[in-house]
Formats: sequence, structure tokens, C-alpha cells
Amino acid sequence: MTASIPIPAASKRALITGITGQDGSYLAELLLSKGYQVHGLIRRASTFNTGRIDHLYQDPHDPDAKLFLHYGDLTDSSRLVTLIEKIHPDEVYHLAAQSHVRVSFDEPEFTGNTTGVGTTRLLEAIRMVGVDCRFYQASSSEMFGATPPPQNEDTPFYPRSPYGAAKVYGYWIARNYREGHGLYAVNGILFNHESPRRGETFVTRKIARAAARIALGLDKDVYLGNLDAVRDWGYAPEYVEGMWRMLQADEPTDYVLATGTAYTVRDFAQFCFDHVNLDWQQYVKFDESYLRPTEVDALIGDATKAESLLAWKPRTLALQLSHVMVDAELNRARKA
Ligand code: NAP
Ligand code: F7E
Repeated sequence: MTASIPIPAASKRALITGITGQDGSYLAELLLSKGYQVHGLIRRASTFNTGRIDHLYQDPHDPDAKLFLHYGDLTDSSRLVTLIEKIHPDEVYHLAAQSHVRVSFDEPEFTGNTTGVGTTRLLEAIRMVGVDCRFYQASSSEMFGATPPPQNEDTPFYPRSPYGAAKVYGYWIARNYREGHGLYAVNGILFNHESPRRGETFVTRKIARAAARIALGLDKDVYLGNLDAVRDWGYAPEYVEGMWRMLQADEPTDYVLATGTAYTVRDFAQFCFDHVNLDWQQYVKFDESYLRPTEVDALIGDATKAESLLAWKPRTLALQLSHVMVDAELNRARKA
């Protein structure tokens, strides 16, 4: 932690909330490679939660250090004010959230408090301190929910979970600070994006891990819920590049990032098990506890606006992604 260490001057300073998560870790890598001084908000936990960014660690006493971590939480407004005052960021990437849709049905109030109102706390900290920065809000395709695909920036929202509802609130509060307070705030409406750093309870990682471990004789089967859900799966490192581009544009606006391709959970399972020469149908079992009270049946994004205004284009599609993820799991399991 860097609480008492003065922050050196730098060409550009970024604050990433959610730096310990999948996207935060890739974004930190990207911004460090571009010469930014990167500040990350991390939660105090009884066990270490920095596994995804340990390879980036730098001694904060080193005069050349570029990465600084600060304890804080989205539920603690005074801490957010103190940190914005101390860091004076040029760019804020707000990625922290309770991001699991199924869990949001179990913890709707907590999800609203962090994923929704947490965004207001951070925006209010920026406004109160009066820092002139650019703000990225991690909006989600889950906001479209029941509205049928293809979905773009003009598609009406119809959230189907407490998580989706909290993200709709976050979307509108970010727009409100843009329109009401003149803040450069953008919503990146990102469709599902995955990687070997995805949390283990999201479906792609769960399947990739199971396929690898079953192939190595370490597990026997895997239990899943709805195999019919259609998702537009992209590759996380490419999506964080899109986030950065959004904050470099002349004017703030909202963008969808997606591949425009659609696969079912069943397809993804087949891709993963095929890659290790196994028949998925022999190993995938059903467990109704993974069903959700309301499901989002189909998300397929149209990223034409990002392609034309930001020159952003996805390169990795679901089949290749499944191979990257299964290979990473094989390596992990062999090392362990
Ligand atoms: P993730 O891996 O679940 O990471 C979430 C991050 O938020 C973690 O660093 C977590 O810290 C932090 N966090 C959670 N509650 C917090 C709190 N109360 N105070 C401070 N930090 C807190 O999520 P991700 O996949 O990287 O996604 C990044 C953002 O994009 C999220 O807002 C997510 O909702 C949104 N999004 C994701 C996708 C996707 O497909 N990945 C698509 C659209 C939008 P700990 O490590 O301590 O838990
Ligand atoms: O589920 C089905 C499940 O949890 C995908 C988050 O990053 O993307 C993510 O939300 C689908 C759903 O992701 C299991 O019912 C079947 O239809 O991997 P997931 P998600 O709910 O799409 C959006 C864009 C975000 O913003 C979120 O933060 O897979 N499914 N069986 C299962 N899902 C899980 N988790 N586990 C299962 O066993």
C-alpha cells in the first residue's frame, strides 16, 4: 500500500477501480505499456486478492514506480473523495462492481449499493473535488436484457436481474454527470468478454477449466444450468483497448463493444471439449441451481459505432477464445 508515499509527477495519471478483476488487470497492463502512472483501488480482504496483478507489482518507493495501489471500497464515499484529491487522475476507469448476474439475485441490495450507487459515489467525489478528468463507466449488455438482438447504442433497456437494473442506474447517472455537470463521461456498453483471467464461476471459464481437468483425469464431470442462452463472446484484452480509445476521443459519447457473433452455452461447451478430443455430452450434467429467476435469452451486439468512430474491431471470436482458455487451463492444471 502507498498511503504515506507522495505521488510523483507523471505525464498522465489513471485511476482504475476494479484493478484486481479480469478487465482491471488487462487495462493496468495496457496503460502501463503506454507510459501512464496507474493507480488502482483495491479492497481489503482477509486473503490476498491481487493474484491477477502480482506480475505488475512495483516497489512504490522506487522513483520510477508507475503502479500504485490504494485501499478503498465503493461503499466508502469519504475514502473516494480523499483518493481523488490525492491522485488527481486525468482518466478514471470505473470497473469495480459486484459483477455476477446469478449472485445479484441472492444479493440484490448489496449489488444495488456497489454496482449502482457506488458509481454515484465516485462521480460525486470527482465533482466535489473539482478534478478535470475523463470518466469511463463499465456499462453492460445485461442492460438490454429482454430486448431482442441485435442490440446497439439506441436499443431500449429491459434489465432482467438486479445486476442489470444496477447497471442501468449506473449508465444513466454517468450520462447525467455528462449532461448536467459537463463531465467527460462515457458508457462502454460491453458484451461478454472472457479470458484465462475470467472468474472461475462465469460459464466460459467454468467450462474451459472442466474440459481441461477432465481431459487430464482430475475431474469427472461438470454441472451447468441453461445451455440454450445465446451470448456474444469476445476476448477481454481487446475490449480494454476499446475502453482506452473511448477516453481519447474528442467528444464523450456511448459505445457498444461486441463481436456481432452468437453462440449458445452448448456451442461453447462443444468447442472446449472438442479441443481436448472429448464428447461434451458425456461430461456436462444439469443442475437447476444454476438457473436464474429470469434469464437473458440472447445478446448479440452491433459495434458499428465503435468501429467507425474509434477504429475498434474485435479479432478473437468464440472458437479461438475457447482454445485460448482451455490451453491456459491445461497449463494451470499441469503446473499445479
Ligand atoms: P470482475 O473480474 O468481477 O472484477 C470486479 C472488480 O470489482 C474486482 O476488482 C473486485 O474486487 C471489484 N469490486 C467489487 N466490489 C467492490 C467494492 N465494493 N469496492 C471496490 N471494489 C470492488 O469483473 P470484470 O469481468 O473485470 O468486469 C469489469 C467491469 O465491467 C464490471 O463492472 C462488470 O460489471 C463490467 N462488465 C463486464 C463484462 C464482462 O463480460 N466481463 C461485460 C460488461 C460489463 P475484488 O477482487 O476484491 O473482488
Ligand atoms: O453466464 C448460462 C447463464 O455468468 C452466461 C458478466 O460478466 O456478462 C456476464 O454475465 C450464460 C447465462 O455471464 C451456467 O444462465 C449456464 O445465460 O458467464 P455468465 P452473464 O450472466 O452473461 C455480462 C455482459 C456482464 O456484464 C456480467 O458482469 O451462461 N449458464 N450454466 C451458466 N452461467 C454460469 N455462471 N454458471 C453456470 O453453471
